[in-house]
Amino acid sequence: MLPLNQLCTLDCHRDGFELTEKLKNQYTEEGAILVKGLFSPDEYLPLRKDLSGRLSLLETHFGAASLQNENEITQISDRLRDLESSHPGAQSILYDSMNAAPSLHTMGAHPKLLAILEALLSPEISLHDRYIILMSMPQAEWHLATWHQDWYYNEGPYSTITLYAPLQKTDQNNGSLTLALGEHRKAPVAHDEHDHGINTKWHSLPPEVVQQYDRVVPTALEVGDVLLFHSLTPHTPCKNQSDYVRFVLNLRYRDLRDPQFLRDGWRIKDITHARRAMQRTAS
Ligand SMILES: O=C(O)CCC(=O)C(=O)O
Repeated sequence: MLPLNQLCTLDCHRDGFELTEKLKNQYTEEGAILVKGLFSPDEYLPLRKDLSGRLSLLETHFGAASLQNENEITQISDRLRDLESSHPGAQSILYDSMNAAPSLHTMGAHPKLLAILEALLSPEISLHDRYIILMSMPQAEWHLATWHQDWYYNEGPYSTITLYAPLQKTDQNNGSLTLALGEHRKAPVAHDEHDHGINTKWHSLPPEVVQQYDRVVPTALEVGDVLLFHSLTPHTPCKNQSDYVRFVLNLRYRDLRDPQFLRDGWRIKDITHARRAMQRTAS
């Protein structure tokens, strides 16, 4: 395992928002880039307001105590944990409703972000239709991913980039990501049910393949940091061992100039196997 955050990094506080050729080449080599301080923490307020507003409606709907204006991330977490424990399934309703939250769409199309993505992909990019705020509950395993490549779950061009931007400080204690650098230059690896030590619905990479990765990097991110990685970069979150829900903005960007994607009419191929796995409920 390499030291924390030992990956190609653009530090926006120090170097501004533009990717140099050197960083672009490093991204091509490594399959991941950390953009430190791309956003300022206050740019996350609209996301927290959308989370809090939807939570208030659900609290009222379910007859739970409604804490209208509590929109700090720890307060949103406490409210969500309370609501989910009194009304199991509420978290899943909130999760699905965030897909259409205006703040997610605004963040996903932020000019600072698009400039970086266009430099890494091309001027013609498209956003995957799932706008996700991950909500990883403390100690939860069933909905938690383990070692995988995003391409298995989303298809499209290999070059597709995943964006991972936490709404609170995220480290190994609350389940930050670990990445395997350089592996995206190999062919995609078949996924299936494998034992990585947690009881999850996610299909994953074979443990014997994971054991061979030689550039494994754990990450720790602050609010405002954005991690971008290639759809074939293997990665895994760890279990959230904290007392708070881990909230992460999670989006995907595809390159419309990719020749095969264009030949496919910008449509994706069959991902039934992965979809079926994700629809399973815990037994
Ligand atoms: O952080 C998580 O829980 C999973 C994130 C992930 O695997 C992804 O963004 O593809």
